Amino acid sequence: MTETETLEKRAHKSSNGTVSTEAGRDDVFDPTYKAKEGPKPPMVIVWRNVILMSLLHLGSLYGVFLIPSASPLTLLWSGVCFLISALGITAGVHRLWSHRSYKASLPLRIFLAIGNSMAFQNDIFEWARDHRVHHKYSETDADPHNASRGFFFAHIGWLLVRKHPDVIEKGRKLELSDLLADKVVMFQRKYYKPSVLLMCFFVPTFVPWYLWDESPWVAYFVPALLRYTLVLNASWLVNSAAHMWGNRPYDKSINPRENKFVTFSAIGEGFHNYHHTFPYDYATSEFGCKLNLTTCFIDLMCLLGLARDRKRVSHEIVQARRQRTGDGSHRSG
Ligand code: ST9
Ligand code: ZN
Ligand code: ZN
Repeated sequence: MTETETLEKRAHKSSNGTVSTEAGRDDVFDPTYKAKEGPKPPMVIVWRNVILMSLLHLGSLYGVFLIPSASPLTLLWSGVCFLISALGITAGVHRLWSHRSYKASLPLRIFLAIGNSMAFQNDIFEWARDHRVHHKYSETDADPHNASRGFFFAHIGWLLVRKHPDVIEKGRKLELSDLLADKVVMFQRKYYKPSVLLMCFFVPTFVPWYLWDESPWVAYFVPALLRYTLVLNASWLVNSAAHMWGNRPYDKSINPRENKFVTFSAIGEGFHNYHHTFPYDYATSEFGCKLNLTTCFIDLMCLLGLARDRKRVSHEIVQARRQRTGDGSHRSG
């Protein structure tokens, strides 16, 4: 029996239409969660993060004004850095490490971990743990970026306050042995700070200065700071905008939506109603490579023999699910 057939069999069996593809993997919605009774814990602002995030965004705004003085090569390099760091998130910590939706060889995992450090969004282990708890307890107190607390909280606010205790409590019960067993994940976690200094700030600044004599000032503010902030905001939009605006062709009972703008800015991660309905699908979308650079990248890696075992949901399952729980909206791809 092929992997897809196994998935279909399990999907047929499941009562709410979602399945776990690997024994014990924890990225599937758990409807049994109950919020604790009584008053909510107070919101504790982490001023250090407020100040650092404000400085980062001010620095990036300054970077926008420096764009006209950057050389075309520096702009191209900024694009390359955007792409490498975005893939470190989408193909790396999201589709590979959080959802195990395909398998990657050691060289590819090393490349994705480097891209991940370039994206500086917490180490792979921490990101994947938060993301699994997000899928499992979506829009509850145990969801780190619970979108029912509003756009600002889901976008950036959750990084500026202490976590709700339920996030930590439920997160501690997750099955994470696959991450603990991955040497690349553990190595990146051990050397996270130096790897971020090197990949997120030093390399993006040094290359344009050393190779084509870009001013170090421009090289720091455009390919390093501005590029970092753009990747951050593109990722955060998946948590905020794609949990609020768009249609819900696969499951109208959940908040995540299909959002074209997010799909574009987050290189294929805006098909969020599909993704929360079928979190184990490596394409995160019904439409394969369409508007989905990350899926194209994973396909290319398979072609080169660097990845394999892409998990996919069959057209029949998707259609059945659409009819059963979708909002009746038309194709969104
Ligand atoms: C960033 C992350 O930006 C962005 C994530 C985006 C996600 C997007 C997902 C969408 C889908 C994919 C699409 C991608 C699209 C990409 C497009 C690209 C173009 N379970 O954390 P602490 C434990 S990061 C279990 O201090 P506080 C923890 O281990 C940006 N345990 O909590 C620790 O235990 P111990 C840069 C957990 O004090 C203890 O709890 N980074 C869990 O509440 C305390 O942990 C920052 O800005 C869990 N889930 O502080 C830093 N969580 O003591 C942000 C925690 O035993 N972080 N624990 O070691 C912080 O400063 C803090 O975490 C805090 C909370 C202030 C937010
Ligand atoms: Zn996900
Ligand atoms: Zn989500």
